[in-house]
Amino acid sequence: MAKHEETPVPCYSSLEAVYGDGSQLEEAKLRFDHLKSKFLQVFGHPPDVFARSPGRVNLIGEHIDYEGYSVLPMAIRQDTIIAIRKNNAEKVLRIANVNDKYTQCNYPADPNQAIDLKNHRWGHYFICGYKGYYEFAKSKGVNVGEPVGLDVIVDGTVPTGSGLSSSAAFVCSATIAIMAAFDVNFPKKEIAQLTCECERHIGTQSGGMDQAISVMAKTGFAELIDFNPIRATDVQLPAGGTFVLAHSLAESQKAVTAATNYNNRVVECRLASIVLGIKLGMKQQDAVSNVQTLSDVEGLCVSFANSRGSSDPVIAVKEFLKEKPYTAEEIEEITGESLRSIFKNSPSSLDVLKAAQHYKLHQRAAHVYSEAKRVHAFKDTVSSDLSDEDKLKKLGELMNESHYSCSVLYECSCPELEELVTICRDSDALGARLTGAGWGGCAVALVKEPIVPQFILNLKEKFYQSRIDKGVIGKNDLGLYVFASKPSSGAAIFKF
Ligand code: NG1
Ligand code: MG
Repeated sequence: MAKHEETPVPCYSSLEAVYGDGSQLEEAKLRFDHLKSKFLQVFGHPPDVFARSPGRVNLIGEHIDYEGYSVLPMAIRQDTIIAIRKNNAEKVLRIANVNDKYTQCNYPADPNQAIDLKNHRWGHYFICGYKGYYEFAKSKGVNVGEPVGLDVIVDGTVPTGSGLSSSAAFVCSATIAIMAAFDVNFPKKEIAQLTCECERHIGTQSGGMDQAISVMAKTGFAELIDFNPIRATDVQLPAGGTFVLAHSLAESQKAVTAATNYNNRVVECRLASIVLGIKLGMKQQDAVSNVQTLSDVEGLCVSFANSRGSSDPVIAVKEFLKEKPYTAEEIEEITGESLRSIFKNSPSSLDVLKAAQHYKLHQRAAHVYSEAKRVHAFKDTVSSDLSDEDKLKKLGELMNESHYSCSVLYECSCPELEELVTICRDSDALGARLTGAGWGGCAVALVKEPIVPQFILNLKEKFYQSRIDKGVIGKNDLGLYVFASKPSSGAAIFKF
């Protein structure tokens, strides 16, 4: 039998395969019916086909996918559904949304169009998928013919700016819907790779975690995702524990803050790896041209650690990267090349250089190497012969350590997330951490199953009530911001 990741995105003629037969199915039926009637109303004809792709929660392994390290997310039930139909009459992409907050976006049916990053619009994420499809089809030698118009309606339930990857759910469902409209399909791992690359058209230098899990998830399992090449290994979580997601209510608009937050960290990691490479014996020019990520110089760091009787690359970080932030001049002195020249081919990195005061190489590298180890410790704990109770305890500790590292070394937390994580721990979570890129968005807590209702009540009382009183969220909306989550299924196509 072909491996799960080698098979194409499944196509179903009924909703049960994805949404089960409980309350989720009822909710899904309403959403699909609504999409159909809205489509008819907006475009005057019914859609041809639908695609859906879920959001995700990352359990451990934060800000390391773009450094080449494995991560451990699971899909959540919230997803983006897209209804689509080719429109041969007009060469326009008409992208509407069931939510009136998102007004219809029109773009030319031109796969070579540039995305206007200075004017961020929600429809841009669809164009990422659109460009990605054509780039991929071209590389595969598929005859794509003349571009045609597309009519599209989007229905997303993944909260935006929440670290649950609404963006990847949108980009993946868009790409898969476009493929389905053109009647082509590809192995899931190829779609995971292509969607990861095409989401970068939005201007963030993202890793591939979100798209990989959104496309390849399986009901009942978290996945260990490896990169280069992308692979997914099922991880069966121990019985008796539940992951609860809680929104800090600080929204993190990653596409807008990339230069100072997300892309800044990608640049700092690149600089840390070049400097480590040089300190560990590489020629300046070799390091600048060949070293892209911290995983590229891990071997050198480990060899150094070996000479000190350890195998921990952080030993090399401590030895060769000073804790005080580096100025651009200090780094240029070490590399023998200007930062502008190192990043000359990456406009979004040049934006980072413009905004940066200094570079915290020691802290970022220490986070990445230690977090990469925690992912494997998490996976090893799950498959160890400890009792479920002891496994859960250990997983909780690893999550706490991960949060500390994100907060103190990577500085991607925020006051609201700190408050929320503390409340989770005070409410008897086995562990709690920010999830996703951070700077806002959600925390994930591991909670013993029997106390989940009480846990949620505590969060309501200690974190949300004051925000309900101030009108930040409606009193009936709490369920949108705190909920227990089970590992859900990945992308799918529906033809009825
Ligand atoms: P969010 O912002 O939570 O969607 C981002 C990246 C991931 C990963 C995490 C941090 C995108 C699409 N996703 O996730 O690849 O780097 O941050 O671990 O940029
Ligand atoms: Mg995202």
